This record gives sequence, structure tokens and C-alpha cells, in this order.
Amino acid sequence: MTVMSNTATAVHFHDQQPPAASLTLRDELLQGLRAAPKRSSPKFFYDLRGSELFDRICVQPEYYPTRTEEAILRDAADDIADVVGKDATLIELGSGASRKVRLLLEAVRPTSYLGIDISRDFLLDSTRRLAADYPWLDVHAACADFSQRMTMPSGLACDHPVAFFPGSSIGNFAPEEAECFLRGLHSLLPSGSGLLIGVDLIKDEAILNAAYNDAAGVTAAFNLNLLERLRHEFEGDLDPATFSHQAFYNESRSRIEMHLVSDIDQTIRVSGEVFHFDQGETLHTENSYKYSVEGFRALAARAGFESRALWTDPDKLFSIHYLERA
Ligand code: AVJ
Repeated sequence: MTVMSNTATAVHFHDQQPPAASLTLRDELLQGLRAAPKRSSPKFFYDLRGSELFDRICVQPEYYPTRTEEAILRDAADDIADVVGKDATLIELGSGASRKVRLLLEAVRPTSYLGIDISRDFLLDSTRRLAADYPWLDVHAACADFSQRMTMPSGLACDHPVAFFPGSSIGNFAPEEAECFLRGLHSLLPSGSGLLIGVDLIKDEAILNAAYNDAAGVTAAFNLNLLERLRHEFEGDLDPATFSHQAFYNESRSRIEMHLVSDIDQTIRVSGEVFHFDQGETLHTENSYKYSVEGFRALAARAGFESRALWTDPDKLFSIHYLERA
């Protein structure tokens, strides 16, 4: 299917979303609530309100990752273009608003761009705007869950694929899952392909804790919004005011953990099922893993990706790796 935008440019749309996805979501959610300790996948944060709150997190003064990664991309765009080389097909995993890739397009001048995202309307909207703003670029959009098995859409010229995975989204995976995910990319991409990936770095604990406990309370609202989503989308019978936001750095596992803490002993209902929370018991909502440069290189190497280049900011808050599929 080809979707025309208001200019003469078009986005080639590939629908790869599995049918009946919402049923699987409900099952996955309930499974996490039944587990001990209770847990929920971070993907449940991203309903419309959650996506808006995440965008607001990105501009909080304490939340350094977004602005730092964007500064690195801006400063290193020409160097990145040199290592990426000519005639690349940029493939963005979880492209969202396709905002960060704009920092690279003029320097890298890829022949085509493929944005992959699970949120169809968001994806179509942002890739249409990208196609309108960069008329020389062949723009494709694939609605798919990139954490599942994927195939390359047909009709996409792919002589030199370069995957782009910014934002330290890889940090939501546990290290063994991250390795498995990279192995999946390894089998999808031909040898010589590139992977440009943003990875948040291990740093002073106070900086990490502040980034996930911003003074304006936006991260807290983002975490607590999950409970609103349970109420509205999954027949949740609960009072969000009886839960509190908790985020802290777990040093032994190099990760930020986010939880929703039950302030009282209580029973809630979700999709007709009953769940008991002791006072102080938590629902573990997110892990955000941090890496050293060497630690991430070693993980990537185990998945068959070799380090070719690295960029960081002067304060060593964030890293962008260019890896080549061996
Ligand atoms: C989108 C996973 C990179 O871990 O920093 C931000 C999500 N959660 N604040 C992160 C998030 C709370 C973010 N990632």
C-alpha cells in the first residue's frame, strides 16, 4: 500500500503487525500481575497519554539521555556519515516521531529510510512528514513489533542496510535478552551491515537517580499512568492514588528499576481477575540497564557485531556505537 501525503512524496507502508495483538497484550499483562514478584513490561507505558508523558520526560532538566544523545548526533554527524558510507538504507527500530534521524539525514544522505514502529498511526504520521521534508529520500514504514521476529519488507533497496537504534531503548532488555535481540538482527542483516546504537552509560548514582525522579514529577506521572491504562483499557478496578512512584539505581545489576508501590494492603481487580497487594508490595514496571563502553562492546561481540566507532559526550553520560555485522 502506498500512502500519498499532501505533497507529491509518498510513504511505502508495510503492515506486519500480527492480528489480534490486543488479546496477546491482555494475556501478557495478566501473566505479569500473577507472577511473584509482580511485574509489567515497559511497553505498557506507551498508550497515547504515556507517549505524551515520555516526550515530556525527555525535556526535563534531570533527564540527560535525550539531549545528550542529540548533541552527540549533531556534533558527530559528519564522522558518522564517514563510517556509515554511501548509499545506505537506514532502518530505524522503534522510530516513534522519527526526530533523531533528522539529525543524520543531511550528512549521511542514505538512499532510503525504513521506520519500524508498533504504533501505526504515530508511525504513518511521522514518516509522512519525513517524506515531505526530505523529497530525495525513499521513505518506507513498517508497522511491526521489532522485538519479535521480523522480515525485510519487499520493494526496499537494501544494498547497504544500517540499523539505527537510538535512545538506549536496548536498556529495557536484560543483558541476555539484549544479546539475543542483537543475534536476531545479526540473522536479519547481511554481513557488512551497520548498527548505529545509543547506549546509556554507567555513571554517578546521584545523576541516575535524579533522572528517574525529576522534581516536576513527570516520570512519576508516566509510571502511575500505567494504572490509569489498567482502569480504562483492561477493566481495572483500583485507585491509582493508593500507589506511589519508586525509581532507584540497583548498582549490583547496573540498572534503574521503576516500581509502583502499594501504599496500603489491598485487593485490586484487572479484567475480572483479583490481585492482592500487601502494604509496600510493588509492581515492577521497568528496568533500564546501563553499560560501560567495554561491557556493551563485549555483549555486541558475543552477538556477532564488531565495534567500528564510538562517540560520547565530554561528561561520558551517553554513548553511540557503530558496529558492523561480522
Ligand atoms: C525509553 C527505555 C530509554 O529507560 O530512560 C524514561 C524510558 N523510563 N524514564 C529510559 C524511561 C523512565 C527510557 N527508555
